[in-house]
Amino acid sequence: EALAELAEIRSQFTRFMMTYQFGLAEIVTKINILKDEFTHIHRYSPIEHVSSRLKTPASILQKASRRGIPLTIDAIRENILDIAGVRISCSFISDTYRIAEMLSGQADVTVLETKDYIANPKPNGYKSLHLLVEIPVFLSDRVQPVCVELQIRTIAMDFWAALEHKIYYKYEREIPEALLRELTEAAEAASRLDIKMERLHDEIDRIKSAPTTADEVPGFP
Ligand code: 0O2
Repeated sequence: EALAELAEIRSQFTRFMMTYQFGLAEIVTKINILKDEFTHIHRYSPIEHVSSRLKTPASILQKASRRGIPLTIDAIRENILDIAGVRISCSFISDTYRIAEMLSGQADVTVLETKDYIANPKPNGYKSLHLLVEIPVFLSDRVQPVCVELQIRTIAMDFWAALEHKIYYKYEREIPEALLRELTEAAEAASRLDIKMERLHDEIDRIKSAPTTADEVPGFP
């Protein structure tokens, strides 16, 4: 009997995880559509790279017990909101907001929360635009709303975050003071690079759209 109960729990949990897999697939498809369409129409895409991940069952259970969340499917669904995660890297800061707006404006996407760590970086220098969204997944017998965490950032922000994440885990969340200072300096350098690149990009856009030959300049003899 206990074995049958265990098999039932396992089957329910697998079904639960599948809904996140489907939600992730829906969001990734939406992003890829934007990317391909942008490339086709404008010969440029604000999206450089997309990656997605599902939290492993072990790390879901770990997070739930760390936070004192009851180990039931309903409690986990309500409290652990980053089971499905998508990361989008963009070339420029303005592109991150542009992508966020395009996705938020879609009829089946509900934005539950926005955290703008680009405008308000974390004390260590972490920058990224976080959107918690919910989308409906159409199953055989019901419609299941699914939460997906979107992290939208520039390539420079992503470069920094990946390294910081590695160091953070290497030092088991206790980064030595000197290293922390250097990391914050690196975040500032990345931020300066982002601003400079965006300025250059705007400048090139202006040059491209300006008249190029003498006879196109109004008033030129
Ligand atoms: P992992 O290993 O990437 O999954 P919560 O999501 O509830 O745990 P909070 O503060 O509500 O926490 O969420 P927040 O601030 O939106 O951050 C969630 C995720 O953003 C993190 O997930 C990281 O992926 C990323 N993040 C936030 N702050 C930092 C930071 O200082 N450095 C780096 N590299 N990433 C950061 P996890 O689950 O913590 O980590």
